Amino acid sequence: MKLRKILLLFIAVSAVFTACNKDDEEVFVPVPLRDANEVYDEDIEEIETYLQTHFYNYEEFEQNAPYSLANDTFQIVFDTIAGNNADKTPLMDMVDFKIVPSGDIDYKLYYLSVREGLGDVIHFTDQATLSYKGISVTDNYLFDSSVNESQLNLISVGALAGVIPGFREGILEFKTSDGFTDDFDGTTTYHNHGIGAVFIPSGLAYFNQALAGVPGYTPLIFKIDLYKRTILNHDGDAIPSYKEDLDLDEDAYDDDTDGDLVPNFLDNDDDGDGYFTNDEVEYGEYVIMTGDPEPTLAENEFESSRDEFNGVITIQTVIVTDRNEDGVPDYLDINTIPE
Ligand SMILES: [Ca+2]
Ligand SMILES: [Ca+2]
Ligand SMILES: [Ca+2]
Ligand SMILES: [Ca+2]
Repeated sequence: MKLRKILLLFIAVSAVFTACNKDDEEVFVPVPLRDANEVYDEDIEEIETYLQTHFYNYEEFEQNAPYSLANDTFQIVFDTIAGNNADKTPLMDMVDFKIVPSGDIDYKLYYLSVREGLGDVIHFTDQATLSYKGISVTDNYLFDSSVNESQLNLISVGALAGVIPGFREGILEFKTSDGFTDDFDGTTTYHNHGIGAVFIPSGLAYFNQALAGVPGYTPLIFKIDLYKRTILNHDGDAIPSYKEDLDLDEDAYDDDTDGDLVPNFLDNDDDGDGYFTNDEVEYGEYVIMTGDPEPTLAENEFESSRDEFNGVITIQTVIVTDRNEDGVPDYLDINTIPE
């Protein structure tokens, strides 16, 4: 009885609030929380209908030489298959998909890979330099876009927000550029970078949350040009964040070797033996000249940084040691402390 009174009061207050603001552009409209499975069924149907009824300007992309200068500035444009374009190949025949589990739903995430890219793979804990356009599947409304290029963290850490899961999973399908040209007007032309788009059910986007011009429960499309990656190392220890996802499930928060409730990627003493991870690995350095063959690293060694100056390349490495040879690296092995 009491609950109902409160609810009625809330509705009354909302009505007054709405009435007072009817001249304003944005009106407060509470969106009731809906069943995620039901929403997903609707979203995937809407996305698949879009993919069957739309095409992209593939005729403007040089398919015979995907990694050409002309394609470096290619912009994806979607249009309806109708009229003069009635003979175009639907997106559905050109997309791939991956399964992204979230909650109790295995989401089908379609993505269009116009070209994958020739640079580096990007990790789920990295920062991406990219340009993007976010549009609504329902009406092609452009609700978000980068100005030239943006830097986005792919995962959220504390108050630093990452990107929505569907966008992240899309970005991970592409590789970075392998070079760039400075255009001397504040912009850069990247070469041979990944170009594509991802079609995201609202459960992997903003779900019930409305955006300016986009109601809640709207599936979204993000067009992606992936240019660069920055490998993040959130805790500043010798191990970059993506290597601290020990079970390789693309969740950095569920790896906590010492069980101190601080996940390894935020913990600078991962095994909790009182010795910093930095002091439980070894380090290497290689100096080569530009154009020299790359050094061959040991199996337990990885590059941590690279500097190039006056034709001299200095490569720093980290060597992950396992002194008791039990298969557990020293920095994760509570039984091994530094000598
Ligand atoms: Ca993990
Ligand atoms: Ca760590
Ligand atoms: Ca330690
Ligand atoms: Ca060990």
